[in-house]
Amino acid sequence: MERQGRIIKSISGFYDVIDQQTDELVRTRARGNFRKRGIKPVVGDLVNYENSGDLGYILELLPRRNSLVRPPIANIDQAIVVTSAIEPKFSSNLLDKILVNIEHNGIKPLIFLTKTDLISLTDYQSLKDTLRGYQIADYQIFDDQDSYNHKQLQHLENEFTDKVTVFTGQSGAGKSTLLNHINPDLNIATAEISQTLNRGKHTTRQVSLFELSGGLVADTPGFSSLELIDIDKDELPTLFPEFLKYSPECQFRGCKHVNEPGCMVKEKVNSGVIMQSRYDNYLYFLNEINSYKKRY
Ligand SMILES: Nc1nc2c(ncn2[C@@H]2O[C@H](COP(=O)(O)OP(=O)(O)OP(=O)(O)O)[C@@H](O)[C@H]2O)c(=O)[nH]1
Ligand SMILES: [Mg+2]
Ligand SMILES: [Zn+2]
Repeated sequence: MERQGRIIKSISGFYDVIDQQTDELVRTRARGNFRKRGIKPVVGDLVNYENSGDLGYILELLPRRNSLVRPPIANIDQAIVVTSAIEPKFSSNLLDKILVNIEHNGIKPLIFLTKTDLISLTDYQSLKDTLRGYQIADYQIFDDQDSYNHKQLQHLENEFTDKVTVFTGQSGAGKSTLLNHINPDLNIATAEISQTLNRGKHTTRQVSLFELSGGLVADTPGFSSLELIDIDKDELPTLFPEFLKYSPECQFRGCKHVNEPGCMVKEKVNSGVIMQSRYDNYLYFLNEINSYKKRY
């Protein structure tokens, strides 16, 4: 009988599928014709499968809403961008780059601040002010001084229900630590992957989805830098939600908010409604995209 499910784990040619109807976990293999067509099922894929005894067979992959390459995972609703105050030090440039990449994939970002216990109160206050600036982009911010306090974690967990969530961010920011705080039973190894990454080993660590608070959640390996892959200069301004909000009021249709007169985005930057740092990073990324073009 043909059934529908979602791949939550992939191990050496086997795919563990959660049945959409019964919530049962079924081990499957992909039919040979996938490989022939060059399609590889990934974690997060919705599939039609048949369950014949011990082992099921994936018959068909349903169209993907979105997908990430590193790590390979599909159909993601939201990303928790774990951002540390220090070690590694907060960088608005890197944060904005992560956000732009997430927006490019049609995924909703949420920002979670960690390691505030390692900075002074003054530094915390100013970081908090910076992060509050992202509310104009309608990003939800988790910025309590005690990152892992029960109330804030509860608040975060409430967002998981009926969604597929990935934890992403710089290596060492505290993604796995945060997940362990949410559910100590997960017992995810912390503070070791970054070192392996640096040596260039195990960069394709297995990603799997696990059930948490009524949704599916994945930890992912961190990174130390990021490229703006597949984003062109016309798409870039649309990946800043607060720019998108004001661009209909720009004098020119298709305004890129650079040198055009009557630009409402620039006006909102000047009046402090849009953060200067977001705008500066936008110009920086535009430059970067132009320099990729020259390189290739
Ligand atoms: N003081 C302090 N240390 C933290 C906090 N969050 C995480 N750490 C520590 O930071 C180190 C890195 O944390 P991980 O959870 O392994 O970081 P990660 O983001 O999963 O890193 P990768 O898996 O390499 O991407 C660990 O030693 C954690 O104990 C925090 O809020 N405060
Ligand atoms: Mg980790
Ligand atoms: Zn404009």
